[in-house]
Amino acid sequence: MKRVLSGIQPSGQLTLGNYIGALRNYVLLQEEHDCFFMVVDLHAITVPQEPAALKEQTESVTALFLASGLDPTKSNIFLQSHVRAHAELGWLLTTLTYMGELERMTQFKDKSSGKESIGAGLFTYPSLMAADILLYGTNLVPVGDDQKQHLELTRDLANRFNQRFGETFPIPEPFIPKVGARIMSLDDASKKMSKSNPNAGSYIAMLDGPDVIRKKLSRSVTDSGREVKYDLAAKPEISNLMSIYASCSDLSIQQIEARYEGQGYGPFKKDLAEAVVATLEPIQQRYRDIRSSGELEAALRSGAEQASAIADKTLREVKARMGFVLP
Ligand code: ATP
Ligand code: LTN
Repeated sequence: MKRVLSGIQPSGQLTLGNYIGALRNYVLLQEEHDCFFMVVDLHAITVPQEPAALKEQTESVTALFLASGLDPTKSNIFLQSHVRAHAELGWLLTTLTYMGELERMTQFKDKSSGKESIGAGLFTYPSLMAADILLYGTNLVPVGDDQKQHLELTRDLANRFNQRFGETFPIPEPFIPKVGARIMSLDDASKKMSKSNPNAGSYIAMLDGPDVIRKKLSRSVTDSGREVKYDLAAKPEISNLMSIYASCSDLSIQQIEARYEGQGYGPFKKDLAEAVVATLEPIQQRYRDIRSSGELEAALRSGAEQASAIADKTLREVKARMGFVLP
């Protein structure tokens, strides 16, 4: 049994990209592995967050974890800030991370470009992510395509630590889904669909109602042609919508091409919307039930207890190896 760990930031409303690229795979993985899934609230504050919104989003994301099928009796589900070892190991690893390594990170470049005041935490973000992963002796990290580079750095830091201070961390592997690893924005197929995009029309939120989903998809940008054909270079927008359709139905890309041959984009977009609605509606129903019960608090309490026991043990070993006087 492998140890699996991943995290999602409560930096906005979860999107269909988060569901297809991340959450849905967590649910499958929990059947076969020893899983840790957390809401990474310490990472979310690397860009400014309104306190009331952060609290609401943290609760909402956690409830969506459960509503999507993550089961606290099968997986450890917790908030990053509930396990203090994350911040502490994050600092220790920051001191082992080179400036040049952080300067190369494309997520930092994307999130800081054009901004005037950039918090130092946005820069050191990957060292904290490495701490998240290494605290639990993680073997597999399910993430979307955009996180590959952060995981590479985590592997380098684990190797560096092991070489300097003795064998401590297993080297984690990324686990990237074949379909849906990169769902693109509805208004610009060169950018990934992202919950912190200020234009709500650019993403489908997991909690968007049926009419909103229909409207957003009918307005989604497409090229001026009319052929429903998968061609990432020539037709990135339609190809993205086809990936979403394939992920929300049991149709393959080839079957979708065959079904809409000669019909233009209209009927395709209509059916796509219904497939997305049918995927999200049952999750939304469970979400409402969870938010109105006390389920969330109980799950988080026991998740934090179990996670802390493992994380504290690793942190103690790390500190002893680095030469800290242990209390
Ligand atoms: P933000 O815009 O605030 O950076 P995000 O929407 O990119 O957030 P994260 O919390 O950074 O979401 O990511 C959570 C998980 O969802 C990660 O594993 C990430 O790779 C995956 N993910 C995010 N967006 C997409 C997407 N558009 N397609 C596929 N996977 C995605
Ligand atoms: N950086 C990730 C979120 C994240 C994460 C992690 C993912 C923080 N810690 C540990 C996997 C494992 C993101 O922006 N999606």
